[in-house]
Amino acid sequence: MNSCVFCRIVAGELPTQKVWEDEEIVAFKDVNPSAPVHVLVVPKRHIDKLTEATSQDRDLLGGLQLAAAVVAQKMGIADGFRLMLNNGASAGQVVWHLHYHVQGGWKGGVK
Ligand code: DGP
Repeated sequence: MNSCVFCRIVAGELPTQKVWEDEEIVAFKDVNPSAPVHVLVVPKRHIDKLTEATSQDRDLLGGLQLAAAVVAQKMGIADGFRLMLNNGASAGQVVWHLHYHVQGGWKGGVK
């Protein structure tokens, strides 16, 4: 069994609230949201973290940012959102499968 929680979500082995997907990328709601809207944008192919990506991942990395913008539109936060990526334990990465956080929806600005 794959021990990577996001690989298991991609494989359909764990339930999630999916927001958007295409062939290479899936976006789903964060299970422990730290903003009113908090969605994770995840490549379906496993990459541990951004510093493990290579030049061969250039299109995928661009696709993740474009997907984040689509997700923000879909979630009604395109006027103001944060796109955040934790790379490494000291930066707070706890899931070792590259992902962007799309966060927004604050009333009256960022709290
Ligand atoms: P990071 O600290 O950047 O590695 O963020 C990991 C995020 O993943 C964290 O905000 C919680 C979320 N998360 C962890 N496990 C699950 C899960 O099983 N399902 C969902 N939807 N989110 C998860």
